[in-house]
Amino acid sequence: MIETYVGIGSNLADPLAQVSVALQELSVLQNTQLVKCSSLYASRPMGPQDQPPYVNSVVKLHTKLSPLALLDECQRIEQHHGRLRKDNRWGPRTLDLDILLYAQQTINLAKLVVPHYGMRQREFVLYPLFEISPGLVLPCGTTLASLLDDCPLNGLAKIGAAAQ
Ligand code: ROI
Repeated sequence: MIETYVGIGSNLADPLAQVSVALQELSVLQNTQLVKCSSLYASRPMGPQDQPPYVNSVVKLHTKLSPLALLDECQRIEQHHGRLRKDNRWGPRTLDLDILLYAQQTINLAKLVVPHYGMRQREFVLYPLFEISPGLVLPCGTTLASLLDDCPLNGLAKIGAAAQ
């Protein structure tokens, strides 16, 4: 089994419900176990500010799926939530599932870059990740703890535990 982390975000159509349903869907993925789930967090939008606040969470999975098979499953779940791929890049979204880390692999494909390109600066990724895996080290050797030292909370707030 491979250890992998997926970030979850939503700011449209009842974000709390979107994230809760996505957690449920991730927990029943084939050849995969949901090992840990962070609290749910409210975060300020990164990108244009004229969009609603986000709900974010991070999960740890154990999986036998390849990175691209896991990506397919994540995109299938996103589409199921009405995600339109033509959404503008920094605009609001019903559901975003990002593969953050996949074991200690570095992946540079046109459709998948791991570690996720933005995770080093994003408080709504780093703090939930730290909550579930404080000892994490990125493939480049950088510790998660050192990334947090340079990452202000920017209003990030826990809004509750994920439903089990
Ligand atoms: N901002 C926040 N706070 N949370 C997200 O999940 C998120 N996702 C995005 C962009 C548009 C970058 N902003 C975000 O894709």
